[in-house]
Amino acid sequence: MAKTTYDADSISVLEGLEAVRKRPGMYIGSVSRKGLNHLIYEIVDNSVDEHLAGFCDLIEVYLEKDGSATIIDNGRGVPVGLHKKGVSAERLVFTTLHAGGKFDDSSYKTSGGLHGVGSSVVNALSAWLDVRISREGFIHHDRYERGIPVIQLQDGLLPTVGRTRKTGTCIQFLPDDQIFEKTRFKADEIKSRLHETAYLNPKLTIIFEDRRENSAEHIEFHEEEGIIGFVRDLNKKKECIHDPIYFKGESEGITVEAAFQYVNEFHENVLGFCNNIYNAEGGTHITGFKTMFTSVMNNYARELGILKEKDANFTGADIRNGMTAVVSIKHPAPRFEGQTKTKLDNQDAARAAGKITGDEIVLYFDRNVATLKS
Ligand code: 0RA
Repeated sequence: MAKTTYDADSISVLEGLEAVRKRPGMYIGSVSRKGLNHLIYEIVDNSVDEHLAGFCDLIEVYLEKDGSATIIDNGRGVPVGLHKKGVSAERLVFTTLHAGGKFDDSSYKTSGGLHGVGSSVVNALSAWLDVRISREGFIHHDRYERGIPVIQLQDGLLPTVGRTRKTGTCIQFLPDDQIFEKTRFKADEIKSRLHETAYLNPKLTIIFEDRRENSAEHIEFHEEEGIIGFVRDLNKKKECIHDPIYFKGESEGITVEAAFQYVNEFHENVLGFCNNIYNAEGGTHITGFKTMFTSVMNNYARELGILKEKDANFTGADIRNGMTAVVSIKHPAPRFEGQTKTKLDNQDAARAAGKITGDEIVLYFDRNVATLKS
């Protein structure tokens, strides 16, 4: 490999990470505590992607005494082999702001992270970051300080620090106090986010341990019931009118699942997720679900004589009075609109959510008219 290309590449890598350090808000939202916790979610989301690809069923998150965080998964492990440019593929994952999906591998289509730039962003914003990859019989080690590699590669490859039969990735990092206003992770917010991730991925187990205090807190999140359990939990202190109703289907390559339950209250709580990411401002999947739900319910209301010929239709808000719902879709190419990028924008998501909701609700209510009448 010509030395000049190496220099050119390393300069552009440094420029990329420097851009992240100059404008961290552009990549993680803010440098307040919210942005700080985001560093953990970025790494966890990569492990969740590995779960979605079918190779990982355990993720461990540790808040360490020294202020760092460790995230371990039992996936395939970040690739360590030589990449085109003559360096370990791992270096590219952690130092380049690759824009597409991870290596544009189609199995990563449902990645919900920051467009696949997560690991390098966390690296750029950490005082140090250690990576241990179990793969092909060995534990491979790499380390960075403020995004810059501090370990010498051997013919482009990482040194090994032991043997193993397992596979997986272990990433430990210390948020940089030159970047963040506050560097102490907030456990409550992290726990609720991890719990949410467990509801959205029923086959996944997530372990959380706060090792910072002398009495370490250890929690295991595993939610066999998935989003049904999520809705149950959201309503746990409320007077529920029926058991949660659940449906799932696929249309236009988009998987749509939803769970809903009515409680004796006068407001609605409809949460939207796309590729495991919460969409605070909702978006097309929520609109598709709501519009179809309203239309189906009005049809039943007429059929059952609840609405007479002269009566106007119920409004969507009327129908969702007291509804708690979780709508979760998996989309191969999500797009988001708005300032905070938390509103799903894909029109095909509205169509798919509408179609699945229509088909499945009709199937359900044709079988369960009693629930409907209540
Ligand atoms: C790129 C390609 C492959 C796996 C990963 C990245 C990967 C990244 C992370 C980050 C945290 N945990 C991870 N696990 C895997 C596919 C590798 C292959 O084809 O074997």
